[in-house]
Amino acid sequence: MRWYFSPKHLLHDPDREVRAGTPTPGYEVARRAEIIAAELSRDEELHRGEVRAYDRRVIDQVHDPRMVDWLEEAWAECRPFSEHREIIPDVYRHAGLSVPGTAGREPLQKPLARLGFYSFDSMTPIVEGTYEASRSAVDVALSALEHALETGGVAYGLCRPPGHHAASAMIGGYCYFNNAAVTAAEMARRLGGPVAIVDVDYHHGNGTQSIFYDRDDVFYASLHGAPARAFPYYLGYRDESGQGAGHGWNHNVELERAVADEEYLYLLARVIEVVHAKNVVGVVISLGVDTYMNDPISDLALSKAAYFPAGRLFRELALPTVVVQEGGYDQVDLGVNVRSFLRGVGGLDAAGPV
Ligand code: OKP
Ligand code: ZN
Repeated sequence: MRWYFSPKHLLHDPDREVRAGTPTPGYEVARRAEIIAAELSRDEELHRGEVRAYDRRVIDQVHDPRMVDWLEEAWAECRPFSEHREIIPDVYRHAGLSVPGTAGREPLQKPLARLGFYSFDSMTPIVEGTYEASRSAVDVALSALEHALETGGVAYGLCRPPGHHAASAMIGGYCYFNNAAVTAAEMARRLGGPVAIVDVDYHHGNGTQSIFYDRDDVFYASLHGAPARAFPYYLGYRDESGQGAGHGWNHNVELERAVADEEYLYLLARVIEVVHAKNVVGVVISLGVDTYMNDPISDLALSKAAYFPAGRLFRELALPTVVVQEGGYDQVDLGVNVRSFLRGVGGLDAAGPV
């Protein structure tokens, strides 16, 4: 199996995020990706492929081009108003700040108002290199897609920053461009048939859900901490099943706290049966390993032993598969858990060379 990784992720290097009004060091740090890369480099059965640069038009297929334009300029135009390297919004476009027909009004003259227009939380800072790093994460995912389509097999994109909380015109939850959504939309277009995104990150991928909510070319299925207690709180409930042509094309499984290996694997197997019944022709996996028992921001209880069988369950589908990295914040076991999952989905044996 091939994996893809770009050192350009290092350009996104915020020192702080604001939680509960307090600047804190932040969990989504560059070291995460370096840890995963180091672990995968040790595995002789995983081969690193060459990352290509893709045209922005692929991103514009799922993101509002106005947001893409904005993200490119955001840091520079907000910089004069911030005492720190990071820019973090203070006013947000809450749903209550619009009446029908006004939701699209972008305050072009006020950089910080524009920042709040496109953001939904204070944990997603923008630094000088955020745009370039985010573009590189999309390049990483699309390079993996290219390989999966060429071989009909599995490829992994070590994307950073992650993407599944980013919607068409909204950043948040450490996410800027939705790597999985861009990849799935392009995969469906290239294969000429519907594809699935299976999101196994601890958090609900509200952005991915929103992007495809009324579409029947991408089936979105997610298992995640129930939004009544877990970020992003306002989406991810089991009754959100899609609308219009997309009705029945969204599937949320809410997990109680402390769900462990056996129950998780049972529920994942059922999700994969649902995916199978959709007759999709390709799969994108949003892989977060923040389901791990030692994850500092999550409350599930998966052990290290869960990730290999979790990956292997996807082999039932026998479809071109792109795995893209989302979350996972325990810096001790992050790398081994990702590697185990990849060996499972890649059809390698459990142990593997050291
Ligand atoms: C990004 B990804 C918990 C606050 C949560 C944001 C979490 C973003 C997760 N007290 N902060 O889905 O891993
Ligand atoms: Zn997560």
